[in-house]
Amino acid sequence: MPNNYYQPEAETMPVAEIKKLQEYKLIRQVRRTYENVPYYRNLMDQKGVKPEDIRTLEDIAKLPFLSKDDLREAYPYGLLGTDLSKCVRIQSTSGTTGKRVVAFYTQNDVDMWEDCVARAIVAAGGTKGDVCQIAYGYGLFTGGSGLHGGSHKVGCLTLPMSSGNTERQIQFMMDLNATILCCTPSYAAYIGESLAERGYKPEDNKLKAGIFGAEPWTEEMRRDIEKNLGIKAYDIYGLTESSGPGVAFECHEQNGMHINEDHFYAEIIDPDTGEVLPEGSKGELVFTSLDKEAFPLIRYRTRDICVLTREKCSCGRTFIKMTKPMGRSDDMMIIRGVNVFPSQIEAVLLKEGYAPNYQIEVDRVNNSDTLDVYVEMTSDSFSDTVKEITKKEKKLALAMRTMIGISPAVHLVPAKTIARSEGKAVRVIDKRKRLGINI
Ligand code: DLL
Repeated sequence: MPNNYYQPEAETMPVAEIKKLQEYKLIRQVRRTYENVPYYRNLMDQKGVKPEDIRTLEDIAKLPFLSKDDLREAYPYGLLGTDLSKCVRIQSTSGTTGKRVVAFYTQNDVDMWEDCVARAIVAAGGTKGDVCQIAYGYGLFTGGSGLHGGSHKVGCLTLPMSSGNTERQIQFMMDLNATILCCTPSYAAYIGESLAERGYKPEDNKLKAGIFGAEPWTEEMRRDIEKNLGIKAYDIYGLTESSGPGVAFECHEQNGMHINEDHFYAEIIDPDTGEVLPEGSKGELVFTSLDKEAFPLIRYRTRDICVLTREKCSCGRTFIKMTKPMGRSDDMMIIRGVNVFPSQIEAVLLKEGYAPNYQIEVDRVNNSDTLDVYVEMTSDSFSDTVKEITKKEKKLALAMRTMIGISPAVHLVPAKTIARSEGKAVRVIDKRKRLGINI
């Protein structure tokens, strides 16, 4: 596989130079933000730190963190780093509770963002000759517009489908010979399932790659999607607060995502103490945007749990890699005192030969937490007797117990009874919230 880059001078920069560049940009960004953003200036003043205290990359540990709560408190303009008249775009998070976070972009910010996405598309083998089907939602969500902008920069023929209307997705995919599919992994799995239902085999489509992200997905799910669509599936990561998709992306090694370090500085911290952890440790990912003008977040706590490693990569990129987020610290369920991530349950299901169609229900009955996992039966289970189904449920429950340490009640349900997602899948229903339990 040839190593193609969209911006080789940045993507293959020697590590020492990356660090020098980051240091220069960090000092500039802290000074700029201190001067232009009273909200952050206040946080720095409260911590007793001034811009001139930041002279090296390590000095970043002196700076205060920003959290989603800060973004809500400062909503809508409190974290603007530039005059509103210089902004050309607003996007927003997909959050359903509380105030949404709105992020602002200058034209430079949009250009930088789209360059980052273009790097991801090229790393997945994308060229001018490709037809890029974008089935992420368009609108306030950054998935659609982010991949759209990147696809234009690469020069692909861009199909701005948005999410949903699966019938039309399939028609356009087949009629217009789409070669790259961009959507959430759960929607990719659904499109694969829908193609098979219509009698298409993986080799019937012209797709070669998929660029999937915006939600956690397991290696098992990747293999499933790759098999069903006949493609290579690449992960892409990002969040609205730091522009959108493209903060990090996978290369052909498919074992972690290169972070666009010329634009973002990443740290891993202990989520409880805030202490910066050494490379290779598992903890919460914290980002500082080094170039963003309109929404310059410094030490933003993402809540995503992952590991950073800098090893020589065969693709030639020198940027540090992050593992797939293993869940968010706020996605983590605490059930009977045990920390459980939906991704652990998904990994068991796929390993046991089930499709990633499941829903987790947590409740509290008689002061004790309950965990129910609803899983769709596979096509060969249809003929099973009740006894056989019960046996399969017990087998799954045991496998889950081994993985997560507690026993769930597993319910095998008929195929197609769990709602499919066209965007980010809703995996967990936590009914304990009705009891006012702060989870
Ligand atoms: O989901 C941006 C995006 C769009 C990324 C399209 C990739 C592709 P938000 O809606 O603000 O932005 O949600 C950000 O989604 O903090 C993670 O918890 C999760 N997330 C994003 N990408 C991945 C991924 C977009 N590849 C939040 N794997 C982040 C796991 C992801 N989780």
